[in-house]
Amino acid sequence: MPLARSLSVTSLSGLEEWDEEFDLEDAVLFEIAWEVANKVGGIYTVIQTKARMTSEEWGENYFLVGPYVESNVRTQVELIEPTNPALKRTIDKMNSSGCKVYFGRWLIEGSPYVVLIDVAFTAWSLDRWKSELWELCDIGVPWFDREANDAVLFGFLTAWLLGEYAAQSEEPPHIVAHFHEWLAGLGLVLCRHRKLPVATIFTTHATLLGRYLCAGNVDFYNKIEDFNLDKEAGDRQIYHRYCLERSAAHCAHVFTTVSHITAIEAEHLLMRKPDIITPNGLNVKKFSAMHEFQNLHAQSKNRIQEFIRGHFYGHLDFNLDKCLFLFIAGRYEFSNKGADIFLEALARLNYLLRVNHSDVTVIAFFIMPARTNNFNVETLKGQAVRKQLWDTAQTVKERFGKKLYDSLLVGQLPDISKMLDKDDFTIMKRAIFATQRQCQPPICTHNMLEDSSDPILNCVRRIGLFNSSADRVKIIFHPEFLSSTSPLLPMDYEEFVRGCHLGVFPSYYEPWGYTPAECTVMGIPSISTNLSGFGCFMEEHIADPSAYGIYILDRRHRGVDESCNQLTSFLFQFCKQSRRQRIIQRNRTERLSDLLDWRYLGRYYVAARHMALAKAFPDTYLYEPQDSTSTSGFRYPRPASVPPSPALSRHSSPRHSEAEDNDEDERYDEDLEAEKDRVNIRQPFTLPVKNKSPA
Ligand code: G6P
Ligand code: 1S3
Repeated sequence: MPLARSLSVTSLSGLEEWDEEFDLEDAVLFEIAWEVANKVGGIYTVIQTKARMTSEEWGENYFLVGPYVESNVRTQVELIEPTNPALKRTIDKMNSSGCKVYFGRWLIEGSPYVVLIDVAFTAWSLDRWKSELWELCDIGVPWFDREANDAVLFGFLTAWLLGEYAAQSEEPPHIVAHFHEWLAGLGLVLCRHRKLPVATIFTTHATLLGRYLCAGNVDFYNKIEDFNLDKEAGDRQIYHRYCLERSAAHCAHVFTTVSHITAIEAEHLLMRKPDIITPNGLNVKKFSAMHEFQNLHAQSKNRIQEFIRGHFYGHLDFNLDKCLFLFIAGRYEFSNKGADIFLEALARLNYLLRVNHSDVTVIAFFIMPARTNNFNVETLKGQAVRKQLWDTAQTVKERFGKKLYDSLLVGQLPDISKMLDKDDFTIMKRAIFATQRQCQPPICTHNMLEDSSDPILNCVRRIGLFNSSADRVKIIFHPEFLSSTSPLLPMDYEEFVRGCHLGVFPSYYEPWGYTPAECTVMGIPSISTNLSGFGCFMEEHIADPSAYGIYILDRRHRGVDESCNQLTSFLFQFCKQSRRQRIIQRNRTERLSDLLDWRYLGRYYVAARHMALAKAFPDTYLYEPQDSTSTSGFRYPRPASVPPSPALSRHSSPRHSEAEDNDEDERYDEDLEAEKDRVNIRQPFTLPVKNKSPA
């Protein structure tokens, strides 16, 4: 019996509402990825944030399939009995045939069902399956490549699961199976080879060869048409992985990537043009008070300032109120993620700030995990010294307060000269002596295991930014992801981002790039590039991205030195903004968050599934392509109200109070409302699949 499921998305300011009802018959959706309930990188974020929306659409017929990792299951998954009878029979059958398959609810928003497969438990089948793979498509997987071995096991097991599900279903089912990345791709190839009743989708979040080539010294985007693909893959010993990836892309009914830039890459390196782009979204949190995100910025910034007070003890010769916090964060791929040109641009910025006698100090955080031996002593000592100064101030304050109280009790104004006695001065002097320091504040917060060969540290040594007093740009390298339980900087990533002024992500290789997207939804401006999926997406949808705090660096048509100059110029311009201009810019940035919400971007996944259903089951489903499922169509216009450029500002005075800031915020909101009414960016979007009426 057909199940009608409806998807209703409303109140996306400026973007069209989406309220459609459609009939998916008895279709079930399996979404298969190595990162289901298993955090490795960005794919986890895609799946985890999208789950709520997909669960709303598919309800009981949505199953995520991933690997069973005990430590993850213990903390994230509630194991339960399968609710779907066909799936229960499938899992029972597999478990009685030597597999270990678990079923549960993933405890995230949307609480989707998960099927978790213990690949290690079936390792005894590896050799047999590898020879089957060789017989089938001449792909030989070497014994030493553990990840590829896991991909073989996971692939055969997921194909088994889907085949068994089809066999256990009472009516011939309509299965949609969405596979993510090469690690899950073999399951798709086997589904097609076994002619299972499955509509298949393959999404690649990066290409293997693209990532490897970019990490080397190769002019990747200008040479993309000329690579000898087999040779390049062979030279890097990833030929078998590349074959798995390429065969999944070719076998899929529908092939998708996360951005146009990766689509170009896929077309040349995987030799298939994606059928549709499925950009990555986020779950956008809206506060009832419009300015809540600005308040959160101020609160988190105070906490970062506290850390800075400790880190720079004895060298606090700059005005913390005029300090800007910049950061780069992510997987430690020095040049792919653009840490190289960020450092170079910081050196140039330092020069510009110094020669222009700027009173601004820039503190640039590098949050990229590397191998360490825990925090270093000097960094921990900094926080201890700060704490001691705080405690001393509290002690003296209490003693002062007591004397003041005693004096008032007897009806006298205190004699100010007697309010602090010798003891008070002694403890204060002792505390001040403790802040003496022979060395500069450390660059790195941890003891690095590969200190002498670490690329960030070596670059810092070369450019000579050692946190000295004369430098206007200071650097802090935190080679570990942030945590709210850290003794050093007890903040989680979200709190930290909110407290910063600018995220800097000048990546050379970035299929999408969640980091600038996360900044945007928190109202924090960011720098990305026209080689990142995010940067291209924003460039396409916003008439003047930098006015909204989205700076897009040209790394595509310029040489490294030129891009570095452009980055320096972005940074320098940012440093010249007044507080009021930064507040206005943050308001604008935050306004873009609807554009990155799954409630808006989820439609591309919906379209991909419908396209696949129509291809795999042409008698039941019909796909009608719509213009609106290309990722183009609308543009945010240049904001009509105050531009962020200092030169064009209505109020050029940098001196103002916080009350004025907040007044400005309110006035700006009025501007925003007026602007939203004026620019009603709507575009009709109808879901592209219709059920064919029975003949
Ligand atoms: C938020 C707060 C303001 C504060 C401002 C600081 O907007 O609501 O009260 O003055 O942040 O901005 P800044 O860019 O200097 O960190
Ligand atoms: C990939 O993760 P990465 O950081 O290795 O997938 C992410 C999710 O699609 C994407 O945001 C990122 O750009 C890719 O590189």
